[in-house]
This record gives sequence, structure tokens and C-alpha cells, in this order.
Amino acid sequence: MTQAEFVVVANRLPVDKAGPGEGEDGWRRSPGGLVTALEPVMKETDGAWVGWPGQADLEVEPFDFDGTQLIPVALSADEIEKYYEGFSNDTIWPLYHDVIAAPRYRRVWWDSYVRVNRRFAEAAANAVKENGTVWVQDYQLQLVPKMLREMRPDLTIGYFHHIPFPAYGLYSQLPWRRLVLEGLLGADVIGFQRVADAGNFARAVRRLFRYETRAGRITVPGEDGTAHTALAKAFPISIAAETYMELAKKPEVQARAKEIREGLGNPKAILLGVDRLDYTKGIRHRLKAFGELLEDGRVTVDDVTLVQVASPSRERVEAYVQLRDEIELTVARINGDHDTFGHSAIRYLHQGYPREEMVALFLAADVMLVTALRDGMNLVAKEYVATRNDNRGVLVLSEFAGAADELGSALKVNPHDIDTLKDTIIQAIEMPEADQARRMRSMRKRVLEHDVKAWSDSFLAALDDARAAKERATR
Ligand code: GDG
Repeated sequence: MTQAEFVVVANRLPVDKAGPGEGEDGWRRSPGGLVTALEPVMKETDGAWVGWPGQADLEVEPFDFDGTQLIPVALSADEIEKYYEGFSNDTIWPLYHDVIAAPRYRRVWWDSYVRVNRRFAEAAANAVKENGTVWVQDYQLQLVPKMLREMRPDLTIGYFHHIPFPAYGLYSQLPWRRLVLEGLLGADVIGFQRVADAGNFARAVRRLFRYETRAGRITVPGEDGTAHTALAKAFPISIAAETYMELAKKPEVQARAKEIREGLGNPKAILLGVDRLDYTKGIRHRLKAFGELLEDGRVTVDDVTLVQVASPSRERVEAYVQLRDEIELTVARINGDHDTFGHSAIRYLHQGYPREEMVALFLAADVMLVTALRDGMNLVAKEYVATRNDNRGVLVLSEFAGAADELGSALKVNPHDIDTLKDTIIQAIEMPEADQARRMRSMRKRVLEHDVKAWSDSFLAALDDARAAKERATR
């Protein structure tokens, strides 16, 4: 195995094992945003990607895929249960999303998290050249930066946190709160979605360690009397805006959007929600508001349909099983009360779709509902905006999604405030086209200028600065 200049470490590899008949070499590129984001960087530099191949006990040798070296890290079924479903998705995920669901603190999960983080760190340390760069991704791997720094002090290390970082009052619940912060502080650059997340992180560091922090720069003492500077700063992630824009221009996608509208009985307004089925996304609040609007007679099923795509997610974690039951009961009740033979109140789809179909849905929707109770960024909001080349459509956006910091012209809502949410949905349905266009133009400008390439460029530039500062200091 040749060592690479630039290594990405993420929970998942950017590929999925292909089913029979798919993909020539048994793997196909997975559709995720991070994969698209890093594709250009991986191609430009001689890059490697360390990650789990997605199936239990799958031992695979490193292999080349599309010019990138992929380095699989195997996980046993027990580790998937404890490190991934347990500590990552049933401890950290709910804690960092403001305890919308109760986090479970289990010591055997933590032990597994430490072990698996060490395995990822070792794989990265073996993969990267002298003085190279490693970019660690997300909350499953918070301990990797420190582990890597100890194994390889020559490296420049970045970490990007895709989800929120909570206020100290919540963070302090974590039994391993010091160890997790130490893990993150091993990085030279620690990126967050919002300015508020970086602020929460810096405050937690001050409370627990009393390190000096100035304008996001934290002086972290090492064990040998030396110190390094870690920069904690917001780098809001984005989407491949051009790609979405181009997909939306395709005649077949536009024809499909028309077909979808017809299939729903050509209502006056289509409302759309697209989320992984997750308790952070505020799907219940959205359904509650829409159900009450029907109940109050402010909308009727002849005029307005809500399409809710809830893509299957984390189906072995108990909180998700329960959430699905609640949502499906609510949908069935609302539909039972209001459907006619010609029109349905809610078209609920517990399925994943190809990207073209998602874009067609965005084009078919008059109102996009993003009502997350807490969300790092929410890419769906940006995708909707990017596809609306016609400057039509209204985005209703929760102030608790990171995207709210950038998309100032959306109709902002507090999803907990059901009455205001209802009024905002009506306002969106009734918004004059000129007003829609004015708002959409300004949001599109932001998303097209600040696309995912701009995001990765700015993060990598910060890493370059960190490397240059280190070189100056050791000269
Ligand atoms: C985490 C953070 C942050 C969804 N269903 C289908 C489908 N999707 C796509 C969407 C979007 C992506 O999945 C979801 O991204 P989000 O940002 O909305 O949410 P999370 O999955 O929770 O992502 C989040 C993100 O990381 C990036 O940093 O923004 O805050 O929680 O791209 O379009 N795509 C297809 N079919 C589906 O059925 N093709």
C-alpha cells in the first residue's frame, strides 16, 4: 500500500457493496453529500479514504476505486451494535440534538466506541505520508484526532462536526465529557456548522479545562510541556448546487414533476417534507400543524396535499422504531378523517428514491417544509432552493436548522409553536409570486455562491494555514 498525502476518515466508505449484476468490481459509489463534496479534492490530490464498508465482519483489503484508495475498517456485529447504534446513535446523537430523545449512557457502548475509534486512527496513521493531512468526519469519530496526534505528531489534522454541538448545560451530562473534548482538541482545525456550535464547544473547553481561548483559537497543552493551537470555527456545509440546478433543467425531470402533480389530482398547492425518519426532523410537529389546518377548515384536501418522504433510518434503534409507529398512526388518522375518493390529505412514503426523483418532487412542490427541532445544517433546504430555477416556491424553515443562518429570506418558524407554524403554512400557500421570486432569488444567490466546493476549499485553506504556522514554529 502506498501512503497518501491526504486521507479522509469517515464512519462509512464512499461506496456500497453492489448487489448482483450492479457495478463492475462489486462496489458502487454511494449517493451521500460528503462523497460529492470531497470528490474533486480526492481527484486533485493523491488521496485515500478510511471507512467501514457497511456490512458486519466484512474483511476487505484496500482497493482502488475511481482513482481513490479505499481502506476498509472492519466492524463486528457486536461493534455495530455498541459503537454505532449504541454510543453514536443512541448517546451522542440525542445528546447533541438537545436531548429531543433521552440519551442512554452505557459504559459497554463507550468501551466499544474507544476501541473502534482507535482502529480508525491506526488505519489512518498507516495510510498517510510523513507530514501529510488527515481530515476526520463527524461524531462517530470524535476521539480519532487526539489518537492520531499521539501516533503521528507530524500530521496536520482536521475534524468536521456535521451535527450540532450542544450548550454546556446539556453537554455536561456526558459521563465521558472530558475525554471527548480531549479527543476533538487533538485536531488543528475543528469545524462546526454554525457559529453557535463553535461557541458552545469553546465554552465547554473553558469550563472543563480552563484553557485559554481567543477568537476560536484554543491553546492546548501537550503532555511533554509543548502546546498546539486548535482553531474551532464555523464552516457551514453546502451542496453541489450546479448539479441540482442542471438536474432540474432536464426535460424528463420536469415532465416527471408534472406527472407527480397529476398523480396527486392536481391540487392547488403541494406541501413537501423530505427527511430521514428521525425525531430531530420535527415530522410530528409538521403533521400536527397540517392536521389542525384541515380540522379547522382553513385548508381542504381538494386544494392542498402534503407529500412526506420519510426515508428509512436506524431501524434497529428503539427510539426510531417508536417514532415510526407514532408517525404512521398520525398519518393514518389524518387521512382517515379527511381523505376523499379523489384526494388524499397526506401522501406518506417510507422509502428512499433516486436523486432525479427527489428533484422532480422539489419541482412539483409549492411549499417545502423543513421543521427540524434541531439540525446541524439541513441540506434538503438548500437542495430545494437550488432546483428552483423558475424562482417559484416557498421555503418554510426552522430556526433550529443550521441553514437558517444563511437562508434569511425563508419563512422562519419555531416548530414548537404550532399556531404560528399553521399561520406560516397558510402564508406560504398564499404568497404572491412576486414575493416568492424575491425571496427565492436571494436564497439561490447564497446557495449557488456558497456551494460544497466553497465549503471544502475554505476548510482545507484553514488546514493549510495551520500547517504553515506549525512549520514556522518549528523552524
Ligand atoms: C447530517 C446532519 C447536515 C433523503 N432522503 C432521500 C435522499 N435524502 C438526502 C437529502 C439530503 C440528505 O439525504 C440528507 O441530508 P440532511 O442535511 O437533510 O440531513 P442528515 O441526513 O441528518 O445529515 C445535517 C448533514 O449531515 C451534512 O453535514 O446537514 O444537519 O444531520 O441530501 O436529499 N436522497 C435520495 N433519496 C431519498 O429518499 N436520493
